[in-house]
Amino acid sequence: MGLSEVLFDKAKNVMPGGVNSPVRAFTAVGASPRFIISADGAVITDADGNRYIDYVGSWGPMILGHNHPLIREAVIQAAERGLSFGAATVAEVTMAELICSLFPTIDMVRMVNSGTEAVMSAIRVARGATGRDKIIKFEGCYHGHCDAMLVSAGSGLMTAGVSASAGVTEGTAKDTLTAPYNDLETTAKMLEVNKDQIAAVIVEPVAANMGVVLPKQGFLKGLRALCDTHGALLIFDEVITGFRLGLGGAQERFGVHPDLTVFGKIIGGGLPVGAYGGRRELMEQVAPLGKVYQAGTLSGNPVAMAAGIAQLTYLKEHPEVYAHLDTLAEKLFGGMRKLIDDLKLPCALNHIGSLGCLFFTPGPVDKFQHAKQADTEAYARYFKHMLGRDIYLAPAQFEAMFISAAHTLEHIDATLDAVENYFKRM
Ligand code: KE4
Repeated sequence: MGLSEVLFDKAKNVMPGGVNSPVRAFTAVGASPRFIISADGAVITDADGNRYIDYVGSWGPMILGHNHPLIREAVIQAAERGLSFGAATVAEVTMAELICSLFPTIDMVRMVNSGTEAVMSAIRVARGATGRDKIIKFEGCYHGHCDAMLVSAGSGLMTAGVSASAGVTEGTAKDTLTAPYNDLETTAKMLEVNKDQIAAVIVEPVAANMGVVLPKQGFLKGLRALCDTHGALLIFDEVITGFRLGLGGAQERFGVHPDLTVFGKIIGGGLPVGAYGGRRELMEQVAPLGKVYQAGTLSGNPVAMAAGIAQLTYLKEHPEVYAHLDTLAEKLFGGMRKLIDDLKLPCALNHIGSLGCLFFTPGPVDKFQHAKQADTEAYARYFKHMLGRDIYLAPAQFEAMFISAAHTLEHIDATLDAVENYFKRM
């Protein structure tokens, strides 16, 4: 029994499922989670001293790799000045100005402590600003665990959602409608049937929580037009895509301008940070200026700001990082796709930039109905094979692979070698 398994037994005594976030329990792959004790660059090390090439990257934040010296130094220097003041600080202004300088759709931004908190707050702003109650989200998209987002499609697709988690009341669920991703026609009908009741449409501009599913040509532009027609706000959940797909996120890459944007992950540089922002007239609705209340003890925490500012500043000053990520991604995902084609495997591979997903189902996978056909047992076998070859993937089919700037061509070659070895035995 390795140290990770001993630790997991202890953890299960004092934490639900032995983890602080469900996916980490490795339940979806039927394995025992590795307890990670350190990380550097593209490599993580577990309690038994095993080293893995890491494609989780803390679920997205570690775009520059783990333990980046500039980020580490910034955190140490900030910590030496004190950890938290609960007061206005220079770092928060620097962070806000940095985000506003990179997102033309954002005049003002509010820092919070997680993507969930940012989504929850953005939805509240949308309801406060429009005076409307209902929200449209998309099947297969995940926006964190606030009650309004733990809702799945009701029986009548056009009507009230149903709670997707114990503890979420039907009263809450009734105000969230769920449309199929990439389905403009159904979304339009939903807006018609609920005329003047929809406060906002929230979408992952690239879905990365049903595996990776790209927006079809015209889908995002269509949502923009539908929201304009119906007076609903368009919220882009860029918790994953923000600063991942480029310095301007998905909204820059696809040329579609949301009313509100939600951030997380990369903007914290590995520390707990979320943010939401938009044009001035919307953000001025937020307390203490406006009537939409939102607050947080550790919002804009100076140490977390130091990590986020260091990472974002590096990305802003070295935009060539994105071209490098694209080169690594093309080698990895292009190599995987070639193997699938050559070996005629029942798999699909979706990717955009340094974000990708191997589905164990034949493609195309462009909506949740396709994604959920995936053979999760097959994914579990693949996951365990790769882990045995010291490649650390997301412990669930419906997640994403994240490449960092710290990955090398040697890492990619070792990964492709392990993939090929598995594919040839399928
Ligand atoms: P957090 O509250 O976990 O910081 O962010 C929630 C969130 C919001 N929006 C999107 C698009 C997200 O992907 C997430 C969180 N992503 C998951 C990974 N699929 C975090 C991993 C986990 O839950 O442990």
